[in-house]
Amino acid sequence: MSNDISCPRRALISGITGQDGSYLAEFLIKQGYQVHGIVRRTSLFNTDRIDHIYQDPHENNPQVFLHYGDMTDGTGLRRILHKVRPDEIYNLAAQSHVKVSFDQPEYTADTVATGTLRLLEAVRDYMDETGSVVRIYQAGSSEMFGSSLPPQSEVTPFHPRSPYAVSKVAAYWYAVNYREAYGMYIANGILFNHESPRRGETFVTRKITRAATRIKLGLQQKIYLGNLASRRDWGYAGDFVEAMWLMLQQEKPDDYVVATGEAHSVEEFLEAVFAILELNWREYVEIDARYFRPAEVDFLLGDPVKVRNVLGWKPRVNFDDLVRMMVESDLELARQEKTLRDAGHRIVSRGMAIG
Ligand code: NDP
Ligand code: GDR
Repeated sequence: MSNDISCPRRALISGITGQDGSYLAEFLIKQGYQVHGIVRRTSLFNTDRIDHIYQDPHENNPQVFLHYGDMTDGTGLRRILHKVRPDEIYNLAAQSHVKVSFDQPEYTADTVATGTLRLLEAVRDYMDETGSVVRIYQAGSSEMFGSSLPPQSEVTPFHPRSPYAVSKVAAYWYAVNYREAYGMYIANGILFNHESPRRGETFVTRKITRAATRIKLGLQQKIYLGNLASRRDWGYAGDFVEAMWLMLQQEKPDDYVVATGEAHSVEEFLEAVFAILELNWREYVEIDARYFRPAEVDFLLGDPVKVRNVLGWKPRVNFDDLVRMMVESDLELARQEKTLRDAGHRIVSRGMAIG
């Protein structure tokens, strides 16, 4: 940790352009951190979620700095570490879509599992070379529990059901191994599903709120979904990133399940969304087998006792609030689309076919 109190603590976030990265960056800025993010090179801008907190580096006293990097490029990660000299690292970067991981298993393993290993190796060498101490948060997932029966806690055995989940289990054990072998401060968060208006549009909650609000305004007729019976413990991303930070403020590193302790089926989520919009979901939903997974995770329900008792963390936003927040935000987006359409612009619904 930085000893000089005039010097802000520096956090490095991999995956800063993702849902969680954007909320975490906002939270850390409020805590007084200087935030550095790793951004991968894409042909189109991928910084939509953080544009509101990013300042031009030529301006006075910027709090957010971005660095090109990729979890598949260990040399680049090493270079970023020496440049940023972080006190804390939040490893959020991942090919995070479970269904996509069946189509791209090698790439998923490379970013999620080997990418984590690259980062840990880089940090180990960096600490040896500089004598600095760096704390690391590793983004684990409830998907690691897979088919283990609910409720799942820190002592529930892992039984991953997708290349994504297998890769997250590998990353989890790399983290434990580096903690035990080298005494590094690494905390594994085992986070259950968390959503928000910034959720990627091919995850089921956002896919539903986007489609339902577009249907309400006449911009879309149907929504095609897969398994409606699976149950998830859905919380709000803005709450969950605070638990990540708390994990790095403890005397000793440890692993924590972060969850609300309440589960709902995809069908219940649909019901709740369409009810707010005063529509009957059964008239608009069709089942398309392309959205079924080769192996499904049926029932995830977290046991949040440890995170509550040790970190004092509990969620502020409940299921109904979360659904309403996402519907209201997507209704506004749909209104903007409708305005453009009514003005003669061509509206395209992007990527809905592949989630
Ligand atoms: P997102 O998919 O929204 O964000 C993933 C981030 O990783 C994006 O910034 C993405 O960049 C970046 N990324 C992807 N591949 C690479 C790569 N090869 N090199 C560098 N960066 C890369 O995920 P979330 O924010 O929802 O999740 C954050 C982390 O937490 C992930 O590791 C996820 O697996 C894990 N997790 C998420 C849960 C959830 O419910 N949201 C629950 C449990 C775990 P780009 O923007 O360019 O795509
Ligand atoms: P999940 O999230 O796989 O839990 O992983 P997702 O929203 O993709 O799926 C949740 C459940 O909904 C079912 N489902 C559909 N899913 C999608 N994406 N699209 C559909 O059309 C559809 N129809 C039904 C799925 O089969 C599944 O059972 C998320 C990701 O954020 C991971 O990175 C994270 O680790 C876990 O949450 C915790």
